[in-house]
Amino acid sequence: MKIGITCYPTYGGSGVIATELGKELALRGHEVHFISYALPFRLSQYVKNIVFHEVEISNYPLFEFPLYSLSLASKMVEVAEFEKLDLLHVHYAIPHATSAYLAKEMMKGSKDLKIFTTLHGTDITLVGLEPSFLPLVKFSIEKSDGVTAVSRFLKEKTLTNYYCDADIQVIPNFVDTDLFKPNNNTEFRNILAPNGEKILVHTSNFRPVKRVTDTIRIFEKIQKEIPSKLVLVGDGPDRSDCERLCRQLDLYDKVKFLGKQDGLVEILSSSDLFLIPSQSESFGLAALEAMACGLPVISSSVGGLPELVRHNETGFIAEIGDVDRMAKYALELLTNEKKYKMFSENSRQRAVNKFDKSIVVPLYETYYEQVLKS
Ligand code: GMT
Repeated sequence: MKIGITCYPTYGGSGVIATELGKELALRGHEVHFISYALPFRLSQYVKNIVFHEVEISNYPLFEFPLYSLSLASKMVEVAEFEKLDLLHVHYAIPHATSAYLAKEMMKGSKDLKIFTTLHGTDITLVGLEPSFLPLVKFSIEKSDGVTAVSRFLKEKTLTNYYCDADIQVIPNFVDTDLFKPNNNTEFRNILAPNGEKILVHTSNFRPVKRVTDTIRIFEKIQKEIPSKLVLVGDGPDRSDCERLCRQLDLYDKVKFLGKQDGLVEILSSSDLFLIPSQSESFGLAALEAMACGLPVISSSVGGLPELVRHNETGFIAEIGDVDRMAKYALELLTNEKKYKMFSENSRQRAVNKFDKSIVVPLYETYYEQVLKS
């Protein structure tokens, strides 16, 4: 198939999934065309069967705001016509699904370009609900030829919050478990925890929904009981508040802010436990990547997290904001070697058996074929 993919190219789960999907589809012999305003960050190396098309945005003085959605729609038409695309798969509904609908309409008469929209999270649970977006999101979803959501939770939310008349397929996030796997590289561990401390890790874009300050408060309780370090990977609006909190709690020596990192596998596989106490999380790709590296996960009970984290098997789940309970669960694992080992193996097995790319990517292929035939 000839497949166009549009996503946010910067750091973020929807861009990661879109890019990894494109890479895997290309490996499977499909021709993949990425259409976005910048090269997706996990696509920095040349990959056979993949072409990147940059959307240029006019900054004509009359336009106070950049008209990205319109430039994107025009580029989608240009690429679809010239490259003879069979379908366009857009990730994150706003504004990609709307641009794709425009492109489809513009091509009517010459080709029935099939549009697939994958709903990822805040496009449905937060931003999409704003009155200025809600009718447009509902319209664009209903006009897509195929719609997928990354969890059962997100599918239900879409159907109930938008009264959507759409047949939504649930296709979960996935991970390359040959890449994200446990390893015995002690270099990172020796630098970060030279005295054998336990390493807790959290990766996110430091937005309020991630509740990174809860992660720090959980860690504050843990480090009182056992020698430990906290590694925070990523960057975003809440980072300064988090740094301030660490200073206030006198934790600055024990918490390492690494900022945005490409070497995620090494960091995860050198750590012991993953914390994700989010306010809202439609799937939790960061937690899945940690599980693939053999890390048990302590999470909040929101959104799609309970579909990923098995309570008392691959980690523990607690109510949003219940930092006492999350710290208690973390200590229960970090102080019981036998239990920890079992949870760590369970995490890895769940990632391999349920969420490996070899299991999930064919679900997209089958769905494409099904819709293209109909
Ligand atoms: O929805 C967002 O906040 C952005 C999006 C992203 O691009 O990072 O994240 C969502 O998509 C990921 C990939 O499907 C999911 O794993 C995340 O759980 C989800 N984030 C939220 O729901 C907050």
